[in-house]
Parts: sequence; structure tokens; C-alpha cells
Amino acid sequence: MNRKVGLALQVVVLGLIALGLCIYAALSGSYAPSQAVAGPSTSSGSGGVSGASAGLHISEIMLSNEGAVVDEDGERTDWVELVNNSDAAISLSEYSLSDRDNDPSRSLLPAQSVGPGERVVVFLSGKGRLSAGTPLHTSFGLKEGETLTLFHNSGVVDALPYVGTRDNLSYALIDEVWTETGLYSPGFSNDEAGHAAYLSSYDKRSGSVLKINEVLSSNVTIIQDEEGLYPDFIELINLGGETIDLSGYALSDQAGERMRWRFPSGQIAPGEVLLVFASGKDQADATSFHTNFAVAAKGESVFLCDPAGNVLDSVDVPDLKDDFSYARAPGGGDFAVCRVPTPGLPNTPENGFALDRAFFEARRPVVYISESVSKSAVSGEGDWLELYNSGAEAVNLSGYS
Ligand SMILES: [Ca+2]
Ligand SMILES: [Ca+2]
Ligand SMILES: [Ca+2]
Repeated sequence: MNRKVGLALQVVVLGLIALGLCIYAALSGSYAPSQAVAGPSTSSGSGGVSGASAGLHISEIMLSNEGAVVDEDGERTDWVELVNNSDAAISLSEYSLSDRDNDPSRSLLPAQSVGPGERVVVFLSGKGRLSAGTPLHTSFGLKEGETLTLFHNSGVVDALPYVGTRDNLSYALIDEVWTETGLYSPGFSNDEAGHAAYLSSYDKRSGSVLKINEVLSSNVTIIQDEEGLYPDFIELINLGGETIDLSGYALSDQAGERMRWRFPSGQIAPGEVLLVFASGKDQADATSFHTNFAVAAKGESVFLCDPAGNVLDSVDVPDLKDDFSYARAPGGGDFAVCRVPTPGLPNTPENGFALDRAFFEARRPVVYISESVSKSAVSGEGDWLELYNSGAEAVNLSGYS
């Protein structure tokens, strides 16, 4: 299915599901269905977008953000988008946002100009960061049953009741109709192009020197963790010239939650290859890292992000056989299926075969058959076996047969 058709179908499906949600909500009494589809009430019914007056208005909101959008701290938080739908610049300082319809002083917006058609994202995070030219955060979060009100000096502009959506969907003004959509677009136009523009705004893959180097999704014999288990692994490589502090960096197997597991600390030196177990254990100390997810052997994508949520690398891992990895050519080249994985080492065949040999040496039985002869091979003699003890200590043969 091509992407365009897929998205179109997605929108249709979302529309149907939104309808279902509304009916459910009406039955459960959490809000009236007319509110769910009506969007914000506005101070003036003349002209502008969807009956709104020309000026600054609420254009999109996400209140069930499970990680599709992150703030500058790499943290998921709900958000609202404001748009200037007039043909003149507007200063945000004339406006405020509030979770109380009778208190315009909750989050006063800064003296920051918004040009005609321009959009501004305000995170509904409770972090209370409201300085001009920086990412904006309200001092409150919006809870179910509350109403988000955009005030102008002169009074209420928009009042948007809390609208529950499914995870990672936004509620956006599209073609003058408030619509639940998967094409969320914080800071960009409410359409497919705006969604694509948002996705590419955090795509920093082309300039990154930190890369995913190798992924193994079905580890049967390749490497054990501290507990003697055989988890999946993801390997990183620093192709740059400086040590990178990994604190806050993230690994994920979900595009819709790209900050799924974050390094609490850690460093990677120039040229270093770093092994991270994708064990699901969610542990980390100075020497070992365990993500809170594993990688599906049937294949899935793996993402590497910086602390602000920029994607530094991603790889679509294919369906892999047990103990096969998906590895870059040495030096950060293209990925290929690899039958000699090299956990924690550069991806060279030499390293793979060395690890292979070490594996068999470590598991070679202490007492093994070094020579055997059967009658057919040497006439006149009975069959015999030679046993060889390769260990340093005597072995009691009573347990062997
Ligand atoms: Ca938007
Ligand atoms: Ca796995
Ligand atoms: Ca490797």
C-alpha cells in the first residue's frame, strides 16, 4: 500500500473511531458529544477560521500524548497550538492561557511577536517557562473536566473543554472542522504536509556521528548478560572525534514513543563501540545498560535520539534468524544481515570469528573424545576410544557414559 493511500485510510478509520469515542463518551457522561465535535467557543462569530474572529486562536491540541511529541527536555507533555489567522503581527503579551475560565492570570504569555499565519506551540506541562524566544510552558496541566481558555486583554477569545482522544492523536481545526487526527502537527499547518514538516523537524540523522551500529533480536548463544541470560542487544558507535555524554539520550523501538528508554548516565569515547542489552530489564550502571524493551525477532525499527528528542539514527531491523545480527559495515557503513555478530566490538569479520572461536573454546567439554578407532578401520583390533582431559584437574569419570 502506498503511503498516501495508507494515510487517507488512516484518516477515514480515525474519523470512524472518533465517532465511536464520542458515542461512548456521551453514554459514560464524561462530556456531551456536541462539545466534542464543536471545538472552542469563540468570542465573535464573524469571519475568520471556523467562525472565529481574525486574531490569535487555538488551532490544535493534544491531551493524550504518549510520546509522539516531546518538549525540549525530551519529555512527553500535552500541548496546544495557537495560530495568528489575521494579516498583521500579534504580540503574545496581550494574551494568556488558563485552566480556569475566571482567572486570566494563570499563564501570561511573553512579549513575542507572532506573524500572520504563524503558529506557536505552548506545552501544557506545568513547568511554567514563559520567556520570549524559548519553548513556552504553562504553569498548569489540563485535566479531564477542565477547560482551556485563551484570554486576550479584552476578554475570553477561545474556551476549549478537555477533549479525550486516543493516544497520540491531536484534536485539530482542519478545513474549519475540529477533527481528531493522527496527522498531529505542532507548530505546522494542520494537514499532511504539516505533519511531515513536524516529523522532519526532529530528523537529525544526516549530521549525526553517533549511530546505531548493530542490532541482534534473537540471542540464543551469542552473549550473556550479568545474570547469565541471553537478551537482545543494540550497539552504538561514536564516529566523531569527541566523547559524548549519553545522559538523557534515548533508545526506542516505537516511532510514536521515540524517548522510550533513556540513559541515566554514561559516555561513549571517539571510535568506541558501546553494547546495550535490549533486555526489558530497565537497568543501568557505570558499566552495563539494559533498555526497558526488547527487539522483535520478526523485525521492527530501532531509534536513537538525543536528549531533546532529535532522531540521530534509526534502523529498520528485518526478520532475523537466531544469533544473526543486523550490522553496519565497519566504519558506519550500510546495514546488512550478519552471521558472525560482534557484541561490543567493531563489526569486522575478524572480530566475529574471534568471538566464535572464544565461544567454542569456552564451551568445549573438559573431557572429550580425542580419537576413536573401529574394527572396520583397523583389522584385528577391537574398537577403542581415547579420552583426553584438557582441564588442569583430575576428572571423576563415574558420571560419564
Ligand atoms: Ca498544527
Ligand atoms: Ca527479541
Ligand atoms: Ca559489533
